[in-house]
Amino acid sequence: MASIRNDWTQEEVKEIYNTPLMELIYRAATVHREFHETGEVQVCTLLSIKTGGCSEDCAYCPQSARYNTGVDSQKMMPKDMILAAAERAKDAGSTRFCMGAAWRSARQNKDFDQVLDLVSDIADMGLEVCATLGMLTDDQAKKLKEAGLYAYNHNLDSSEDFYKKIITTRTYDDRLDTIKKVQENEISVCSGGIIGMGETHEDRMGLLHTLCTLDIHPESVPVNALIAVPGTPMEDQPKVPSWDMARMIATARILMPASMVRLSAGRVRMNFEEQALCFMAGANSIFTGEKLLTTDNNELDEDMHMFELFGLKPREAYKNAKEEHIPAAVAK
Ligand code: SAM
Ligand code: DTB
Ligand code: SF4
Repeated sequence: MASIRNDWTQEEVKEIYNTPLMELIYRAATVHREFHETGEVQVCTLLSIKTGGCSEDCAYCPQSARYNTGVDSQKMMPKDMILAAAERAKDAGSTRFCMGAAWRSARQNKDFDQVLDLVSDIADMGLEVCATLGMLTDDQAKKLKEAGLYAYNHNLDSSEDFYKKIITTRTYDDRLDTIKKVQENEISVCSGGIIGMGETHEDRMGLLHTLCTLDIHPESVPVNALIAVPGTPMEDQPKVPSWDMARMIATARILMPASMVRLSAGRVRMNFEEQALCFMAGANSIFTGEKLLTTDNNELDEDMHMFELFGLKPREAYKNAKEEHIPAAVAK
């Protein structure tokens, strides 16, 4: 039985990542079956509750105010619209609802109070509530926990070295600091990254090494393929091969056996065969719904058809919180 380790060396990560792909997928599938029920996939839905106009310069992001991407700065979405979207997501079979805001750091004003209200209303619907609001103070993390937030998404995106090349307005340590505050307040962490931004294989390994040596592994690890949005500095990046997604997912699965590994952005450009490879490699979570934050996602009908074809079934809400092999601090 594989064990949950936080002391992986860079050499070990490299050895796993460089395993021939078919062997790597076999090894990851074996670990996957030890820690998770086969064929069970977590279904999550995103909603951008505050879109665009962000002060940060993340080179991949259509919501940065610095690039002309056609995504305009909007005010926070009204509460009733957000609650209606959460209801729709639940009716469509989602068990996790994630609210995203294009903020450098969570606000200290009525918008944040509204997020707290929303968190508690949506948790009352029986959905796992996640939010991604940028950097947090300890006090904000505490308030989110009290309101019933289950998870907080804060991606490390890439290796520390490559991070400096894609974002200049904050540091890797800022990211790690927010992750720490979230974990200290016993909110589960969702943290992963993006491939296809021009990074090297070493950068991808570096990201995975940082994630798997955190004191507590992220409860979920989103693996995104860059969506090259026209107007961003990354508009001309080529499509990520599905082999690379599968390799990243399989390595994450082996390094963080109990975590949910999410086949995230980029799924819209994958056919069923490519997605099947990623599920074989240990992915057990996806985003459904017509949009991610600002870009198009897969059609719901298609996703349902895929679940049927592959014999996949949706994972129940709060299952991670109940499972014994999850460290107590994450399970709360
Ligand atoms: N502003 C907050 C933050 O940066 O944490 C929350 C929202 S931000 C859009 C959430 C995540 O979306 C980013 O960390 C990044 O990993 C992902 N993302 C943004 N644009 C993307 C793109 N074009 N392709 C793939 N992932 C993207
Ligand atoms: C994550 O890792 N990917 C999601 C979610 N966490 C917040 C966001 C993907 C965004 C893709 C570009 C867009 O739709 O704006
Ligand atoms: Fe802003 Fe987040 Fe986009 Fe960066 S990734 S520009 S912080 S919304």
